[in-house]
Amino acid sequence: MSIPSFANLLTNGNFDETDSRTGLVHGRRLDQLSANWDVYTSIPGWTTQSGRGIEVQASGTVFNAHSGNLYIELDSHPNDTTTGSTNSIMFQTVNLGIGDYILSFYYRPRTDTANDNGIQARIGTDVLLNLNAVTSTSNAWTQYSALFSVTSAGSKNVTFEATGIDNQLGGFLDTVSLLQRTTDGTSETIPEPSTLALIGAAMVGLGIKLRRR
Ligand SMILES: [Ca+2]
Ligand SMILES: [Ca+2]
Ligand SMILES: [Ca+2]
Repeated sequence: MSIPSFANLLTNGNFDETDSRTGLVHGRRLDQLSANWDVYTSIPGWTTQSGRGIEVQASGTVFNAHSGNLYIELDSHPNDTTTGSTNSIMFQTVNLGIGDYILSFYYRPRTDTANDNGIQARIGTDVLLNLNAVTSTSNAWTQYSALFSVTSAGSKNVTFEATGIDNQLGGFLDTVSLLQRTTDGTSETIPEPSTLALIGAAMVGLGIKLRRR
């Protein structure tokens, strides 16, 4: 029996897909960030909803990425093109059928200031996770997972929002996955064994179940 493939329902959940689009602060191409950073109106799969944009950092800018070379900070550097708070919101629209899903991602705070590094994760208008750590208590990439149910099929926005003090320094985000949880062993969206362990942990520990209102 072959090992089933990982079925992430998100495009560019690792933030490592690149192309020639240029940043708002330095005009740096996304595919030439090397060990640097810039802020983008959109990146493959993800679009700014409000705020200054999506700040993409390459490994070595502040930390090393959790996956690949790139990660995200949503308390973003200002630029001459966009307006609003540096705390920014980005989203990706996915089409989900009725069922149970797991959203997972890696987060780590940048500063040791209270209420400075917030990241909120939402599906539609439902808040799945609200993180706001400081470096003195959490200074490594940590995975968070949430279980949610879709009772009405259709397109939903997966949204990440920076919260707290608006100062260009915030929480980091990397390696986002959205998996359908299956009870049918023949389903084609069976996650890899490592992911199954994660789902178990999510259901026992951090998982929450949302009821559609
Ligand atoms: Ca990455
Ligand atoms: Ca920033
Ligand atoms: Ca901040």
